[in-house]
Amino acid sequence: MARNKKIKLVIDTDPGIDDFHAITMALSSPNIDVLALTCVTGNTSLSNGVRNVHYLLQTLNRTDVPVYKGAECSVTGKYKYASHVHGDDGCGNATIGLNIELNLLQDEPAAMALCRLAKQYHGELVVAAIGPLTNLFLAHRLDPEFSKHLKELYIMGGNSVLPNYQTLSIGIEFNFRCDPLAASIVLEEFHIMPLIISYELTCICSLSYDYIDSLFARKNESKKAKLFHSVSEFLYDFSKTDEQGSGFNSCDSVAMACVLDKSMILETRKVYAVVEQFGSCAAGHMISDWHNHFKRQPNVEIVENIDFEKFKKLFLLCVDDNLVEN
Ligand SMILES: [Ca+2]
Repeated sequence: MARNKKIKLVIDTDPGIDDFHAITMALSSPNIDVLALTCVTGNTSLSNGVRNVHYLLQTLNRTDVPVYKGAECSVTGKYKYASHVHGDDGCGNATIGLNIELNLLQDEPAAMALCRLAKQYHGELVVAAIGPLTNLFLAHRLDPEFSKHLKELYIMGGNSVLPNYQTLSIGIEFNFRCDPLAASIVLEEFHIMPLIISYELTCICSLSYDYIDSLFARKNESKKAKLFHSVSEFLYDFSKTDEQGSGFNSCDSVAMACVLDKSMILETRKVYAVVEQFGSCAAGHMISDWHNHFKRQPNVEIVENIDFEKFKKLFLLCVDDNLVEN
């Protein structure tokens, strides 16, 4: 593969287990320049999330990457953690009791850092949003030009119906449910059409337990493989007991694989989509207007199919130090 200029990437993350996978993949990819990790509340508390990314960056000797602290609750002041999926620390309980120095944490709030970096790398910056969209919403409110500066925006979030797979929409995806208002505004007001990696797509891209077993078996090979095992085991055990489960679903790594190698995206569809902002049942639900009921221009591009074999290969970056050649 011809090596183009490195992708300038900011990862906006609610550091849970699949965020760990996605961030590790990005850090391991030589065509990516990870400029910053901006943390948001979601899978776990903001303070846990900040600890978790420090643990990751320090273990992988990537202390060159700055960390920014963002919103500690949704725009409307709510929060909802997923400790049953990600452990009490958001990191598969791998960091409990560890003394982690927060030496990469910057003073600048995440939303301000997003605005600054977007302007600084105008037309170049790619943002991978793999948590609730609160920080992106705040960046947009701080600077209405924020999204105009971005080259691309990948969002792991939202629900969709994928006709090719005959799947039904599951309903409300976690990131959008955590901050429905932020998700709604990002889709409605941003000046860039985001690529949406929906929950349903990630379900289809679930990895088999045999495949994960083969990665766990390599835990004594390297620090990185050991880290993958210690952090991921909790999600593995959770997935196995989940009767609705489709296998080992690392949602954020599906989104990150699209960032790392766009050629693995096989099909997309542009559509106008809205997110239900409030309500006791459907807040966070993404409604895709496939039949043009609202008579609006498309505002999202939904990824409907990816090259699963390529994804599996890129996922190996969670344990391998070497680049997976394409
Ligand atoms: Ca996430």
